[in-house]
Amino acid sequence: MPSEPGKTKFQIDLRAHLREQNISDNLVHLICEIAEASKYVINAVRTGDLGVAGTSNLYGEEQLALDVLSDRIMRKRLIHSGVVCNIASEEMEEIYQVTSNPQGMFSVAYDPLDGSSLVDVNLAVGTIVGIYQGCDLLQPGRKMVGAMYILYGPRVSLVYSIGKGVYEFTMNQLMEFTLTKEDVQMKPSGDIYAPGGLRKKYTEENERFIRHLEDKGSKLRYSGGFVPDINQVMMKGKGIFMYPALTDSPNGKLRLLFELNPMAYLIEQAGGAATNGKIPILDIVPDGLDQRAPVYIGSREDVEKAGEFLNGHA
Ligand code: AFP
Repeated sequence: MPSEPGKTKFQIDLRAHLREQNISDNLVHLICEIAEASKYVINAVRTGDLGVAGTSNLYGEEQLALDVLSDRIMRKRLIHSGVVCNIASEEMEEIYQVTSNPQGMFSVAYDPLDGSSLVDVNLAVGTIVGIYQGCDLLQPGRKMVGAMYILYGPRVSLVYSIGKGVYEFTMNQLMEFTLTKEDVQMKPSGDIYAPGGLRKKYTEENERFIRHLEDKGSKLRYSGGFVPDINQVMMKGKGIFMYPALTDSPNGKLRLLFELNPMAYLIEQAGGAATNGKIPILDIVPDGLDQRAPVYIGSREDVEKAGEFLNGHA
C-alpha cells in the first residue's frame, strides 16, 4: 500500500488511508464524518452527565443522558454529511429520513453508545455502525458496504472494514486516527470465552457448550460491553463471544441491526464467523428495527463447535 510522502504506513491518518482504498469519495467522506462524530462522543463520555434522561428507547429500556446526547451527536453529523438518506439507531423509535437528502447514497444503522450503563463504573464502551448502499435499512447484513466501531477505552480506537480486510486506527495526541493494525486476522480457534446472559437461564445445549470451552482450557473474559469484548477477541485474534437464547428470551439480548450485523461483518472480514446457532448472522433477513438474535461470534472453529452443540451433533 503506498503511503503519503514522508510518512510510514503506520503514521497515515484515516482519510489518507481511505483515499488509497479505491472507494467513492462519498464513502470516504461518510466514514470520516463518523470518525469526527466519535470525538464528540468520547468528550461526552469523559465529561458528561451520568444521570438518566427520563425517557426510554424502542426496547423500553431507560435511556441515560449520555445515550441521548451521543445519539444526537451521531445523527446531526450524519444528516449534515449530505450523503445519507436513512438513519436508524438503537435510541430512535423509527427510521429517520433525511428529507434534505432523499436521494442520499447511504443508510446508516448505529448504536451511539453501546454499554452506556458501564460508564458510571468507568469501564470501556463504544459506538457501533453499519453502512448500507441506498436507502433500505432492512436488508441482511451481508448487503452492508462497510462497518465500524469506535472503542472508548484507555485509548480510543476505530476499527473498520469496507470488505477489504479489517484495519485498526488509534487516536493520537492530536485527536487524529492513525493506522495501528492492518489486515487483522483471527486464528481458527482460541482460548478466550465471553458469555453474556444469566447462566441459570441457559439451555442445556448452551450449558454443555460452556463446559466444553472450560474443559478445553478457555479463560473467562467478559466485561459486559460488546465493543470491548469483541475487540478483545478480534485483536487477540482468538476466542468466542456469545449471548445465547435464554429460557425467558429466545432471541437473546443483542440487536441485529445495531450490534450484531456490524460486528459479524468485521469478524468475518478478519477470518472469523458469526452465527445465531443456525445461520450466519449476516444472512438473517430483518423483519424490524428492534429484531434481536442469539449470537456466537469469533474464531471460526469455536463458532462451528457452538453450532454442533446447539444442533445436537456434539
Ligand atoms: P447496555 O448498553 O444496557 O449497557 O447493554 C450493553 C449490551 O447491549 C452489550 O454491550 C453487552 O454485550 C450486553 O448488553 C451485556 O448484557 P448483560 O448485562 O446481560 O451481560
